Amino acid sequence: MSHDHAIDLSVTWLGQTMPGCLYNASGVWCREEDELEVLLASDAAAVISKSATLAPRDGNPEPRYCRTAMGSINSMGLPNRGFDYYLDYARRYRYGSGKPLFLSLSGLSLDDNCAMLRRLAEEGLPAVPEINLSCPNVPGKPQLGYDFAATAEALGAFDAAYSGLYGVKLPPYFDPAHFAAMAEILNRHPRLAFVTCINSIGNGLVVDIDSEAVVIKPKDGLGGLGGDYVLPTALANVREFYRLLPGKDVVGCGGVKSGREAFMHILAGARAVQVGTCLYHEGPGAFARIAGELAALMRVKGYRRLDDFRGRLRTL
Ligand code: RRO
Repeated sequence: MSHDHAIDLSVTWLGQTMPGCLYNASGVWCREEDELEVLLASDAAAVISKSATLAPRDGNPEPRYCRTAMGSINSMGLPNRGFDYYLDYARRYRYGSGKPLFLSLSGLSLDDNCAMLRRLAEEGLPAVPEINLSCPNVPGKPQLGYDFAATAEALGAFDAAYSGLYGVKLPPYFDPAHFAAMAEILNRHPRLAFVTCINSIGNGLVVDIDSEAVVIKPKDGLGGLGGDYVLPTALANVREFYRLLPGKDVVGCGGVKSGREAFMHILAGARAVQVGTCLYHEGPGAFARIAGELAALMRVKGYRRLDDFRGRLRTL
């Protein structure tokens, strides 16, 4: 995958080796089958679909995404084609490409999440669920990952509904007590193989001085932040869960726009790295560019593979 000779960006996890370490963050370039196919044909090392609900959804009123100087704010509201659409895509996916397919699931209730997991289990497909515990944008639905008791109950139900390996997409946490409490819950579930850190920082507010107005329509302008705003928070979450979840993988997501941020995420402990805001703005060509930059940085530092530096962040 890397064009830098003798630099190996491949990642072995979930019982397979994928050709690189970068793929899309769920929600970006992955709602429609033609978008998923363009991702598969790009230098992305895996593909994840838009968070699915049982029934299709149009999402929140527009404008619901805004690019800013420092990243993005969104309140999409879970627009998606519905679980059956992504399940049907998973039936036809080219697993032989060596690029894993992840299905993001974001049911509006625990029963809905379990129903989707049972359907996936019945089909026996190699697609791996990433269950979204952190959508910040459905009015009246708090982020599950901020309710520890509800998360504990949900994981127990996921274990009963699904017999394979799965992962969860977590919201950002901001306090060591919360990292510890969530890790203790996650560690009770051996088939929870990975956590993806982080979803957008929920319910930020971007203000436009010229118009003296908010920049997105839903929720009076509140929305999830991505891009430069979130990089340090994402790295803190990757680092802390890497330390607190031995035997599980952490997927880094947040603020990756060049090889430098990808390197930071891996140094903090990330097994693989997702790209959201940058992919939205640049398109799937971002994967080849970022992979090339990461490989060049590794060459300068004398690293040949990701295992040479993963998790080896130094403290002072
Ligand atoms: O669709 C969205 O509004 C959305 C979701 Br489900 C999510 O998990 N994270 C986000 O920033 N937006």
